[in-house]
Amino acid sequence: MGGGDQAGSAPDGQFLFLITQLETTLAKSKVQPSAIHRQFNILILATMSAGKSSFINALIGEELLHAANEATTACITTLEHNDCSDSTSACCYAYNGDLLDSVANIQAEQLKAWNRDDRIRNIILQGNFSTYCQPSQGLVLHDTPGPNNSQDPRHAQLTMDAIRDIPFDMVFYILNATQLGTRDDRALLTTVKEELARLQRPHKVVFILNKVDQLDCEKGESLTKHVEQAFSYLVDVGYTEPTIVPMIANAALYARKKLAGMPLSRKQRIELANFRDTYLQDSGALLKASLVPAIVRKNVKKYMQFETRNVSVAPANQSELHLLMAYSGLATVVIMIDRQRATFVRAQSRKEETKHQVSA
Ligand SMILES: Nc1nc2c(ncn2[C@@H]2O[C@H](COP(=O)(O)OP(=O)(O)OP(=O)(O)O)[C@@H](O)[C@H]2O)c(=O)[nH]1
Ligand SMILES: [Mg+2]
Repeated sequence: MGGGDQAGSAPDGQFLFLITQLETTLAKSKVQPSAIHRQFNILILATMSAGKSSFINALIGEELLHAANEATTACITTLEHNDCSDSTSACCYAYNGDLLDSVANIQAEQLKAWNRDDRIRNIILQGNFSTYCQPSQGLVLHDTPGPNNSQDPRHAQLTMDAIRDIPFDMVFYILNATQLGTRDDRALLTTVKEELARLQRPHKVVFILNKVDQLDCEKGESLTKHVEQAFSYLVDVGYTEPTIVPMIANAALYARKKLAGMPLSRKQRIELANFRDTYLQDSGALLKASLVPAIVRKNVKKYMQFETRNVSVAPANQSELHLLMAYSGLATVVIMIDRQRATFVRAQSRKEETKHQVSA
């Protein structure tokens, strides 16, 4: 279900069947349906240009949020999935909470313009986003500005507001593999750690080690070594046994765009071809280096094996694109979300059951 595809269409239906069995699992454990449909909030955090917006674009399979090598996101941007939407609508709000504008069918250019408008504090998008997550209904993704923008101190305040005000159930903290351990990153990680320590509700933090395509193996920058470095760094900041997923968000996005028949720019075609050259040879490299629960690794492998077998049946390039998407780290991310949501739904369901018993 790349952008433009519909959920359940043939090739991606297989993807869902193989790697996301949340609904079946939940049906078996007889959870309250109301618990399944509650919102599941995911907060994306990182310093400037680590790839927060690119990560969300990869997850939704379209280039909706502006991503560039400069301070780009200036507003807290919330994407609410709605199965029933037939287009993506958007509203933007001022710092005093006033609605400033609304658009029925939002385009990337408009979002880019809103991010340049100093009056706008936050943007809310609603649409039928093509995440691979099951269920998608209730999924809410929150993009934030990089807080270390020296040109605009409001970005740091907005990120703090997001951490404090958004009732997130899960955090993806994006580490930039090419700038691991900068002073700004350590400061943000420390702040996040302190804020999380105050939280009363359960939550899960997953670290994405993004841009690993930029490591130069020939100069000894090995992926495994980088993940080990990230692990030691996070432990040093105070995170216990951090979950780390190496990723190439851009490759995931380009593979998904191509799968959905969307045009790629020349640069994107070249980057996708480079990624293909490297990772079709060394297919499990990112997964092997990931620090994730064994069950997650097993499910991603299962999916990769399925698609590898499928190459001879389906049009080769399509299976290959599915494989590239899995090699990029995206399949691991989707499974992590589904697993965390299942845990969340079970906990909600137990809470609701107890409430019913008490009131009965
Ligand atoms: N090589 C490479 N570049 C990437 C990857 N992911 C993102 N980028 C690039 O990194 C730059 C910054 O990405 P963004 O998604 O805008 O980063 P951000 O964290 O949202 O940045 P701000 O909103 O400014 O804080 C863009 O030029 C992306 O194309 C990746 O996996 N590999
Ligand atoms: Mg951004």
